[in-house]
Amino acid sequence: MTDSKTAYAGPQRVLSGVQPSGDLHLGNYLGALVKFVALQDQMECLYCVVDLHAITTWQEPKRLTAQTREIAAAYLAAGVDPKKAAIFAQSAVPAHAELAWIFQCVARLGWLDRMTQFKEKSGKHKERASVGLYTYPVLQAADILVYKATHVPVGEDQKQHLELTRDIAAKFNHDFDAPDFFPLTQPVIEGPGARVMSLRDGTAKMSKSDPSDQSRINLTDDADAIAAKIRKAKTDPEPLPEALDGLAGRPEADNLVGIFAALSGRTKAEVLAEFAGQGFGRFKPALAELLTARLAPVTAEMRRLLADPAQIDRVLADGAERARAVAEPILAETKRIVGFWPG
Ligand code: AQP
Repeated sequence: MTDSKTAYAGPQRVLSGVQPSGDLHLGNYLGALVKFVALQDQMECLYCVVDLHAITTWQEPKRLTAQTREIAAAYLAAGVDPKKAAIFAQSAVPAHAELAWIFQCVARLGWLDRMTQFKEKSGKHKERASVGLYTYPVLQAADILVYKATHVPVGEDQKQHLELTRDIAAKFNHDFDAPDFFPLTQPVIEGPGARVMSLRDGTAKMSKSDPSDQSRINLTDDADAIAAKIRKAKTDPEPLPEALDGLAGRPEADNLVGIFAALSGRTKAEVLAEFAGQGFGRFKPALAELLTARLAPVTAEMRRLLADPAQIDRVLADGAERARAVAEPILAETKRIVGFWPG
């Protein structure tokens, strides 16, 4: 992978993160974690648990600490190797917050006003939302650019925020006459797991904050819970079609076929070739079996890791040290470019 649209000549580097704001679900696993693992053999990777982002909505303090360890355990259980990738808590690297302030003075209000995720998450009473929820995408830009990350593996819901990151980088480089100082970061989104939808509504994304637990498969669900949720998943009465165009206008069927494809490493067309003409009575048990086979080892490993929090803390401390060593010189150079004393 190369960044063909800029003359940026720095190293290729990956940054991504997940919020410790609830149990991880299948969307987080397929949209983010699976890609984290694939990229760790291709370039330098930094994976953080974005606790600064989590507190944009209320988090009970003890639970936040526990959930930070849980997300770190999920990274490890999914196959992230802490020798290859730095795993750390965002709040353990103060450079994120410091660069975010500089970027708040680069980003324009009009840019943030266009962010659809703020509109979705703030709901009807946006005047009651935290200021942090509004400026969240600016902090996200700082998370990425404080490492001059060139690639960010994320689900499709983050596409708009990645565009904002590129806008901030370009404006900073231009305003401070620092050509190609920050890279124009590429999102790594492609693949059938990029947008996993709710099991109750094929037009809404699978989300931690959906009040219905039936809408998502959690990484902590056991085989019985998975089978029950897939059995009750919303579908339609038609059998599965022979070709992709037969899924048009059938968002729930499309979603389940997409999940099957992502988990089995096949395309949706290949899945349809196997199940064409069959009803959901046949397809759903096969999907539940596949889900259990893929997720059960991850869940078991997470449980094993969480039984020894000291080991997780060692991984997080080591990762934070490595992340700080990358971020601090980049922040220092940014401050010099901005003109902060002593110049
Ligand atoms: N449904 C999804 N399909 C594919 N990828 C997804 N991601 C989230 N939902 C899906 C990806 O998971 C990564 C971590 O997300 P996050 O926890 O930092 O925040 P989020 O995007 O806001 O995820 P949630 O789980 O849906 O939380 P709430 O309910 O709080 O909005 C990101 O790469 C994201 O793209």
